[in-house]
Amino acid sequence: MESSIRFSEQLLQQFRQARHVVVLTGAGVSAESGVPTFRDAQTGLWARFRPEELASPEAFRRDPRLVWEWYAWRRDLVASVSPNPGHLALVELEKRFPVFTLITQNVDGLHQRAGSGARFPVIELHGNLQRTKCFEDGQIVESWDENGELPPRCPRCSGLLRPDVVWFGELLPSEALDAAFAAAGACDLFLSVGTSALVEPAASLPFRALAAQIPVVEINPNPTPLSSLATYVLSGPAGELLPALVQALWPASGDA
Ligand code: BV8
Repeated sequence: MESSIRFSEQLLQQFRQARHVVVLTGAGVSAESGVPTFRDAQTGLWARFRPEELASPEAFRRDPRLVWEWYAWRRDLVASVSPNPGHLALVELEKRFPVFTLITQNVDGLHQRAGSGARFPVIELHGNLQRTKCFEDGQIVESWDENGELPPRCPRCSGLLRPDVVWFGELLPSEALDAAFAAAGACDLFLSVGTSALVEPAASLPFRALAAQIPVVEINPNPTPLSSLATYVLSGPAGELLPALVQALWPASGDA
């Protein structure tokens, strides 16, 4: 299906000449799959909480059952949705460049479900809610006794179990963060897709690219703190703009 969206020849040339492309994604890339972003009012049951009030070790210590149940609700929600055309367009981009680095702030695992990571591992800056770890020793736990107690307890040390995600006030996995900044400073083109560009240190990644005179493309229906500094700003939903970009670059790619 021919897209009516037009991109500047200058931007398309940037992609055609790029050897290494980096894409940073945020919750906006999953929005069209039906996963609420952090900025949207949390839907229904969770409307009365702000994510920052739930996604922190303090919140977990204060009410472990509430935090565990929020993540269980998100796991169930993610399990019930599918990757959207924006995720699939990123899978196509991964096939098309000699080097491609996908860095995500999302913990929903939808990039991997779409097929991203086949050639280059997806860098998960903030973990993945499909993995569970012990709150005491941080070790991943694959299975545990479901005895009705929530959160469940670690089979090794009986500590409380928690999702393997990075909470506010927690350090990001150093290997992932180092790889992300290295890619941002060494690539030919940096895309920031579906993120409010507010949460550090992820929000500094596009500025790492700009500091190295690397062109930055922002894809977001709304303005962000990055918009005034980005080389190109494509205002619209990722689920439409990313497939249109693939179509414009490789017309024969069909319904990518
Ligand atoms: C740390 C995992 C060191 C959990 C997340 C003051 C100043 C600066 C920094 C700080 C500060 N005070 C504290 C800090 C540090 C803090 C921070 O940055 N706070 C912010 C709020 C100011 N950062 C941290 O704590 C980090 N750790 O710094 O460690 C340290 C150690 C000890 C003590 C001190 C410091 C850890 C941050 C990671 C937190 N975990 N997620 C979970 O998911 O439950 S963050 C979470 O929110 C996301 O992962 C993401 O990173 C972040 C923001 O979400 P976005 O992805 O951007 O989504 P958002 O909803 O915000 O925006 C959606 C966007 O999509 C919008 O722009 C919208 O327009 C757009 N959109 C909507 N629809 C579409 C779309 N775009 C495209 N298409 C569409 N269809």
